[in-house]
Amino acid sequence: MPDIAAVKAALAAQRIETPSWGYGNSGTRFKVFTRPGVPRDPYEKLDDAARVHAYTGIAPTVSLHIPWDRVDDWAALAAYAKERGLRLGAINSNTFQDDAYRLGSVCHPDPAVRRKAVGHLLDCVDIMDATGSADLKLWFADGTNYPGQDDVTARQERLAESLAEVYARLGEGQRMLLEYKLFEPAFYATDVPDWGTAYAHCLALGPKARVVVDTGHHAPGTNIEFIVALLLRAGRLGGFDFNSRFYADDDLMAGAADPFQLFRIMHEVVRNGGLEPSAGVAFMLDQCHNVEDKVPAVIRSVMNVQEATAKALLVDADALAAAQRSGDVLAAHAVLMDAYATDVRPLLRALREERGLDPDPVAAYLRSGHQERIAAERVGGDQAGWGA
Ligand code: LRH
Ligand code: MN
Ligand code: MN
Repeated sequence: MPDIAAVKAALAAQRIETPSWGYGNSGTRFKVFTRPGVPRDPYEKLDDAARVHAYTGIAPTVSLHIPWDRVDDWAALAAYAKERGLRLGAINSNTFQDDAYRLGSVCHPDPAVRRKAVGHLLDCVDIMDATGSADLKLWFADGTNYPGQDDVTARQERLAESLAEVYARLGEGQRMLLEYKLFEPAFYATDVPDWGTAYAHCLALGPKARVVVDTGHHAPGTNIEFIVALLLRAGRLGGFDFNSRFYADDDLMAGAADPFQLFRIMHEVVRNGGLEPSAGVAFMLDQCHNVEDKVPAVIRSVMNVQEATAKALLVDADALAAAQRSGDVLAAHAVLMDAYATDVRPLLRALREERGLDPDPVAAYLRSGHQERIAAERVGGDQAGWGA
């Protein structure tokens, strides 16, 4: 049986990064419903992220998205974060919202557009230098909508060349995390559609390049935990963009649509040493909250990842290995399901109390008065960047 003290220690050491854009207003292409109290600038986003960390105890870093997050002085923003017990995490680039990128960014047929896109990525590395962020997270909207629209191989060449230039700019301790996405906004062929394409580019680039698994970026039914196991084995899992999908890239709260999938993913993480800091896996959320209040939704998402992790840590590894070795299919499956069926909430409540936290982070936040305060103080909240 797993040692409960070790399980608790692993849970106390886990870190989950929250996205700045998760605190902003967001919506679909049909409507953005603004919520009262939403941050007006990156500083206020950090104020909200600090609340999430205060109540969960495990969310001390915040991903930024450039240029959705704009400040004159990045070092000052990093200092502001530090004063609140936070650090700035992954820098997410944006090569998908300029008119120039109609036919792509780093894969665009026109070298001038590629130059603009690479220039932005290099600027993002400058920002990392100023903020102390270790990871540059790249997602490309590049692709084609119609067979024959562009040369698929030529686009791969352009991608490889652009990535190599940015990779060469990375400093000591900086990494490049490459996200893949099967679909949207290109629908015939995206230029980095799957883990295999991302992995091939990372291998060609070198050890600082790793793959990011965004849980919303696969075809329905894809066995994401298999991808996770495989990338961990190869030492190339850079991190996760956790979110839930019912149908597409829904970006809803992690663990909402399919908590069992999240458990299966975390089982492979635990089983393959991915929770160890030395594995270098960044556990990030990539979500938008369209109809709910942002801060409690982010708290809930962090807790969902934590619950899935707790269940994964409770898998009886010895019993599982023994059942697998003896070919006992049902016993092996039962070991996994026993852990999944365990109510880990009492364990997590106890862990929080031991660490001086409220056992119920959402209730504690709602009682704190922060939501009412920001609703009164902040007028004209920022949009996350989506769906105007
Ligand atoms: C693209 C994506 C990518 C973006 C983020 C906001 O769908 O997952 O990570 O940068 O959404
Ligand atoms: Mn993502
Ligand atoms: Mn996405």
